[in-house]
Amino acid sequence: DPYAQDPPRHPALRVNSLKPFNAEPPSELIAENYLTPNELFFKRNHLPVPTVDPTAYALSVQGPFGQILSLSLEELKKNFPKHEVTATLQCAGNRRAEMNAVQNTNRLGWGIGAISNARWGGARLRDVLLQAGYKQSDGGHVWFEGLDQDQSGTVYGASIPFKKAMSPEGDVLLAYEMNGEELPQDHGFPLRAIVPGVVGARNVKWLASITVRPEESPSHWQQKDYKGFSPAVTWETVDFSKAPAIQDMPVQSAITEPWPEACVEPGELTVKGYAWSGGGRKVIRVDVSLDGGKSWHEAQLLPREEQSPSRVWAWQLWELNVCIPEGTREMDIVCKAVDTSYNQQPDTVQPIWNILGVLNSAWHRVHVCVGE
Ligand code: MTE
Ligand code: MO
Repeated sequence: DPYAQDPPRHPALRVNSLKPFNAEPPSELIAENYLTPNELFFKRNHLPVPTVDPTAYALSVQGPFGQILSLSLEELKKNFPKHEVTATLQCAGNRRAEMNAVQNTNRLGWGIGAISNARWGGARLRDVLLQAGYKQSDGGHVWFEGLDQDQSGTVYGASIPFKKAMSPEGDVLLAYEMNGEELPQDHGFPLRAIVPGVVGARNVKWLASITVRPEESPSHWQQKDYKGFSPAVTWETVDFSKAPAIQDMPVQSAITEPWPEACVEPGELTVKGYAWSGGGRKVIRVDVSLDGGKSWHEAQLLPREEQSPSRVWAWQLWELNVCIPEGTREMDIVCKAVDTSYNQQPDTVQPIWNILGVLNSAWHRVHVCVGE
């Protein structure tokens, strides 16, 4: 069993697949902490989790003339200043269950929990690339390869634009710490890429090597997955070369409380949730409706860490305290967020449904009944 070495996991996680292990925190726990505890952080693995001996570990960075810069974990920690950043990771498949309800994609049915937030610590990728001999003016794409592989030897890989990697404002890390602890095995021990504002898939775990090339990574997950298509595109007609790989993500929000089909008491109601946008765009507002979108309330954005404009990598938790109008028997609670570019979420899933079931950013809807 190639999965025999997988680490133990927290029993509260909602498991979507055991081998490989894919799981999300239960809805009611998602927004309970600004920083998601490591054991509750969603876990998205395509392959068995590798076991890495940290003393034998070395990251291989290929320089501009082909020479290899090999860095041990100790060297990464000692030779480069430690940089910390709070960043939310979201899988492109977050909320796929709602897409599957429109038309089944036969892919992992994630609820609203394929998103979590942590404080990451590590070396800046920029500093490592400079050390390897690259210049700010260079271009292309930075390829990451993981140590996890399938039985045929295919390893997980992905790439990001060189520009994002080198930007002093991009905050891209080679992270060895998560919420002040050593990076857990499920999250890429001993080293992973953290690419703030960018889809989870590019945040490669168990980093083995970094290379820079004119073109994007040839990896399956860069070329044949994690792309968005028109609802008109089918598996028969899809042309993967036609769509760009997802990097930045659209504005997103979801209701974590109350739960779907709960029965809430009449009177005062508290609605809770999260909101986030890609590319460092700040969430400026969250609107909540109790009647399916006919009338709206503005949610309270909970106090959070200050992040500089255009580098707002962490999510925004929110809350609404509201009086349920008398005589209400049931409610369609809806939330939608607005980011600093005034991007908004589409009201339904159908027009953004796609064969891969990615990028579901439709208004999140929770139907509840009101009663004793
Ligand atoms: N890196 C490797 N090496 N292998 C993987 O399977 N999954 C990616 C990314 N990095 C993956 C990986 C995907 S699709 C996501 S959403 C994030 O890791 C999930 O990170 P997490 O498990 O720390 O939440
Ligand atoms: Mo993902």
